[in-house]
Parts: sequence; C-alpha cells; structure tokens
Amino acid sequence: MPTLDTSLRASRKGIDDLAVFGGRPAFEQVLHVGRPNIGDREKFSSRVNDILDRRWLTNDGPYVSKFEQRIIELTGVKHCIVTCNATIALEIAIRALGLTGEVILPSFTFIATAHALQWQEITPVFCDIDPQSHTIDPEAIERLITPRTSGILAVNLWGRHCDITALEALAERRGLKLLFDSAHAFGCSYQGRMIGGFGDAEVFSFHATKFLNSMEGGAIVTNDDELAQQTRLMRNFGFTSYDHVASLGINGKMSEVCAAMGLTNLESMDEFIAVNRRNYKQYEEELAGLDGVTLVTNDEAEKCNYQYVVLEIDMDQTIVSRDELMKVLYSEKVLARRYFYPGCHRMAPYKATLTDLSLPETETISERVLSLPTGTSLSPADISTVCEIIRLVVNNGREVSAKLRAVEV
Ligand code: T4K
Repeated sequence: MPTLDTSLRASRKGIDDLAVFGGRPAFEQVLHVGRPNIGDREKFSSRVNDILDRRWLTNDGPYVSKFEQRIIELTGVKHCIVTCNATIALEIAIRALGLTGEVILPSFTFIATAHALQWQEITPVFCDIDPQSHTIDPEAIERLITPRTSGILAVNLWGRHCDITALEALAERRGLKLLFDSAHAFGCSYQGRMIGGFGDAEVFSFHATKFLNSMEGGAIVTNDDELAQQTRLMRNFGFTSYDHVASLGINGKMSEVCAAMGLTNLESMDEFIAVNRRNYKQYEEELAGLDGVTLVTNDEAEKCNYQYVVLEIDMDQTIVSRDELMKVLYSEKVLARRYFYPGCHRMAPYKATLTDLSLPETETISERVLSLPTGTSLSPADISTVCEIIRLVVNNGREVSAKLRAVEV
C-alpha cells in the first residue's frame, strides 16, 4: 500500500517552533481527515474499460447488481439497493417507510441526517446523546414522542453502534418506524451481527471520505421485501417497466463507474480496516497518558472499521481549548476536523426556530471533539509527527493558550 510521506519531520524543541508562532510547518502538503482509500487501480481501470466497451453506463447495470450482491453477502441482509449517495438513500428510505409529521434524531450528526427529513417537510426533532457512546439516548427519545411522531432516525456515529436493543424495543413498544443512518458503520457489527440488518432499514454511505468508497454512493439495506421493492422503484422515478410509472420516485441511481470503484475497493476492504486499526492503535499509544486528552474508543468485541480517530479534549485539564489545538494543527497543515460541531440544532435552518432548545450533552461533546487524519494515505511517521505536535501543545497548554491569545490581540 503506497503511503504519501509528506512529513518534513521538523523537530520542535519548544512551542516557539510551532508554525502558528512563526516556525516551519511540519508538513509540506495538507493532511486530510477524509483522504480516500483506493484499491487496485489496474482492476478499476479494466472495469472502467469494460463499462466503456459495453456502453452501459448507468440504470441498473451489471456492476451495480454485483456491488449490491457483495454488500448482501457481507452484511447478511436480504436486500441492498445502492444509490448515488447516502443523503438520497435516506430520503428514499424515509419516504418508502411512510414517515410523516415528526421524526426523532440526534443533533450530533452530519447535517445530511436532518436535511433528509426537512427536505420532505418532516420536522426533525433533535434529541440529546449519551456522552459515552456519542449516539442517541433512548431514554431522552421517550420524552420527545408526541402524537405526531412517526419514527426514529438513529445514527451509528463513528461506526460505533447505538444501543440498538433499547431502540428496537422502544420503537416496537411505541409503534414507531426505526431507520438507522449507518453512513459510518459499513463493516461494523452489533452483538456479532453485521450493522445493516437492524430496525426497518439502514443506510450506508460510500462517499469518497468513507473508509470504503464508490467515489459517491450510498445504499439502503433491509430485510423487508415490500420496503425493498418500494425503494427500488423510488430510486428510478417509480418506473416498473417502459412507459409505466407506479409511484412517486426520484433519480437515486448509482452509475456503473461508481459501482466498479465500490467493487474494487471492497476487494481491499480488509486491508483498509487493518491500516485504519494500525493507525488508531498508534494514535492510542502515542497519545497515552496526556491529561485531558482521550481517544474515543471502539468496541473491540465487535467488528469495527476504525474510520474515524476522534479526540476528546477536556479543557479543564488541558487549559488549551479544542479550537486552539485545531488552530495549531491547521498551521502545521494538519486539517483536523471538529465533526459534528455545533450540532444540527445550532445550524441553519433549524437554529432559527430552536433558539431555546438546549441539548447539554450534544453541546458539551461538540465543543470537545476533534477528528484526526487516518486512512491509507498516512504513514506511521506522519502519525508520530501529528502526535508529537499534540503532545507539545497539551504539555504546554497554559503557555500555548496565552500566546495564542496574545497573537490574536
Ligand atoms: N449521515 C452521516 C452521519 C454522514 O456523516 C454523512 C456524510 C451522510 C449521512 C451523507 O452521506 P453522503 O450523502 O455524503 O453519501 C464529508 C463528506 O462529504 C460526507 O460524506 C460525510 N458524511 C462527512 C462526515 O464528511 P465535508 O463537508 O466535511 O467534506 P469535505 O469536502 O470538507 O471533505 C472532507 C475532507 O476530505 C477534506 O479535508 C478533503 C478530503 N477529501 C475529500 C474528498 C471528497 C479528499 O482528500 N478527497 C476527496 O475526494 O463532508
């Protein structure tokens, strides 16, 4: 696996050597959080040539069918309908499930989860999270259910599972539909079963920034035969045959080139996970013992894809804030991201009507988290350099923070 060794290995003796204070940046090129993992280029190229030779570019071609079949085999779910992206997959699933009125979801998620509801004039009702798992708190959901609630849209954030047992029991007891946004959770499991087969349906993302990408792409997976048939129709304008439309639909189709990319990357999936896991372990080891800095853990008893390496910064201990650390890293050309700050309820258009809504756990966590670069484009030396910067900043938190404030004035 070729790695992009961009580190200049500049050794920083003290905080004055940091780029933010005038030193030389640690990296020549930017280190990104969402750098795509890319499988066997030759196989991908030969598949693209095959697509071009046969002149079948989209509309349920053979690569799409094969990609769907491989996802079914990997997840053990009965049906898979791949789409052009996960946002459209969510919208189709929401409509096919007949969700209306209000749907309860976490605010601590990518904005697409909320937009997929609002786009269909369904009111997203934002719920707080469990601070340990960063996923929706089932007890908090109970308090938000009204006569207008039609479903729960839970998110398996960072590839970590929600309390799926509690959510399934709650949905069943209150007669609600249960949809999982599992955009991050392809290749992960819950209680030994692969994510994909829980609730009424689940949605994966295969966007370029996901550990397994089809450039752009998504999928709806479900064990429900009728729902699968409905979503398949909706993906293609509602067409059942030439000239015959059976229902409202949209264009949610995946192209053959995207499916070929997905299939090619699936063949390297184990390798991607191994690299992600190695990166995660290295970060864990090299950041161990730093007061106020914790790495969000993965449930090692389950299958994990280690797609996100997320730091939690407790400013009471580090003195330097998450945003200050991020600023230092940016100057070093490390584009760490504060996913999913500030929470959907604090973003447009939702914040306009939700000024009084307080979600304390969401607000606290979104002030503390920082996603670090990982994936196959990083070398172990790159990670060591990133950790070295973080250690230098946190070990000198008070001085760095004061100096940053002085620079700003
Ligand atoms: N639900 C959840 C929970 C999600 O997280 C997402 C998407 C969705 C639903 C919807 O899935 P899709 O409809 O996208 O399939 C990125 C991704 O665009 C988005 O897919 C992802 N979640 C989200 C967490 O991250 P941005 O706005 O941060 O993207 P951007 O352009 O800043 O890229 C991230 C980093 O990756 C940059 O530093 C650049 C780098 N990058 C990006 C691309 C596209 C590359 O190095 N190469 C590339 O090709 O949203």
